[in-house]
Amino acid sequence: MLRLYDFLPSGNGYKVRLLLTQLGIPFERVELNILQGETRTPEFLRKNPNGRIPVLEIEPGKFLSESNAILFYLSENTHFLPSDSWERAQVLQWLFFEQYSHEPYIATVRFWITELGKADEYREAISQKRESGYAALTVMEKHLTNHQFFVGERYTIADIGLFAYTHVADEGGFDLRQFPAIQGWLERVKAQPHHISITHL
Ligand SMILES: N[C@@H](CCC(=O)N[C@@H](CS)C(=O)NCC(=O)O)C(=O)O
Repeated sequence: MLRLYDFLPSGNGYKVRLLLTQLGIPFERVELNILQGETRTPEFLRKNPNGRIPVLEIEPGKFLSESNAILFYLSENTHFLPSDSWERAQVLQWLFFEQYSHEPYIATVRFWITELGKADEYREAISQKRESGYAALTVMEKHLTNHQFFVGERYTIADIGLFAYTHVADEGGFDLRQFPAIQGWLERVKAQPHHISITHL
């Protein structure tokens, strides 16, 4: 059985949990407490030298890290990843956007506030990160104003990748009320078959 090294509050972990569930693939979850350095032990660093979850153990001793790479691997030959090369490239475009322009701001602010409890101490850094986070949300809003989903007008791993931290952006103090197209898209993603919440075990 596939084994997922994970941390429940993590949006990056949630992307993988959500796709595995929607694909109907059973998996074993190993919870690691990242706040206690459990991804930085010599044992875990042998699984992912980068010391981070999620890590998918595909077969004993064969490990894949990076949430969006895991999404790509699992969705091959399924309707979550288009077969057309232009659409596949667009899926990658949005997944790279998520990792470079979205997650480092939206996920980090949420983590600092909800997991580290540093809202006051990190006030200035948070306000800088929020600005970049809002810029990413504005890009998404523009796209979603004329599109139902990110690629090909249907639900793909691009939506899963972007949903993970967007739907909890409010926990990092982002006000999504000013983004009606994003709000509509969040509802469409939640309405997909076998959707689970981020806290679902
Ligand atoms: N780019 C990576 C980011 C993974 C990541 O940042 N993981 C965090 C939890 S969301 C982690 O394991 N942090 C523990 C640490 O850095 O020690 C991905 O998409 O999987």
